Amino acid sequence: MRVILFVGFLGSGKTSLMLPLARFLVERREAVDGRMPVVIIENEVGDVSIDDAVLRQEGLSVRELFGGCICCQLTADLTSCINDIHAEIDPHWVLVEATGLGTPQPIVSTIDRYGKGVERVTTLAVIDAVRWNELIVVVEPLVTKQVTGADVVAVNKTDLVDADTLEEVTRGVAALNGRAKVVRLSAGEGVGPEVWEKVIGP
Ligand SMILES: Nc1nc2c(ncn2[C@@H]2O[C@H](COP(=O)(O)OP(=O)(O)OP(=O)(O)O)[C@@H](O)[C@H]2O)c(=O)[nH]1
Ligand SMILES: [Mg+2]
Repeated sequence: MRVILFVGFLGSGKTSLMLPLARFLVERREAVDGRMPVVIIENEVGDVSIDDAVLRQEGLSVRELFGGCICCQLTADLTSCINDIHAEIDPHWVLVEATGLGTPQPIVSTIDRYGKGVERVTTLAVIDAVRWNELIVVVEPLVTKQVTGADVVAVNKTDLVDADTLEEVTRGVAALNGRAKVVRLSAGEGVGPEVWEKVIGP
């Protein structure tokens, strides 16, 4: 199983990006071997509803871990959730949405240390391009941890900002994490397959 961990401040667009990525992964699977391709773990109730019964018809399943944050109180629940998914379904992909206040490093350590059947964890930090300048000041330690812990940074909501702002956000992200791949996209306008390929990597 490969895990993609979505982090990003409240309302940045994690859920809005996760469903299209899940659908892309379902369609892309090379070998149809009967395994469910994608399981989603949601760490809180968001604006965008994710209905397990509806998604099952598309080859997706959703597990929910509510009542705390998977980077602090719920690390044991996350471990058992991943291990159950491995034992019961063993999908190709597990997409995990952290809460808006979650930081990646403790979650990745938990999965690396205790997650059974996990080949690799890729951390995707979702940035709201509209609010970057505000959030990097107001919640600087959190946003910094989310960006520095990311393998890929998705600068989202490009439909709502001008080119100069987008440049500024991209520079700000690169200054914090020069190692991460940075993609600019809009969940609102839709994300093309070439961008998703870049996000998931080889
Ligand atoms: N215009 C526009 N709106 C977007 C885009 N991406 C997300 N939104 C909107 O932003 C709001 C928050 O999106 P979500 O996907 O729920 O964000 P989230 O990061 O999952 O939020 P939490 O789980 O609550 O932290 C929703 O109203 C989305 O419709 C985008 O690219 N463009
Ligand atoms: Mg969400």
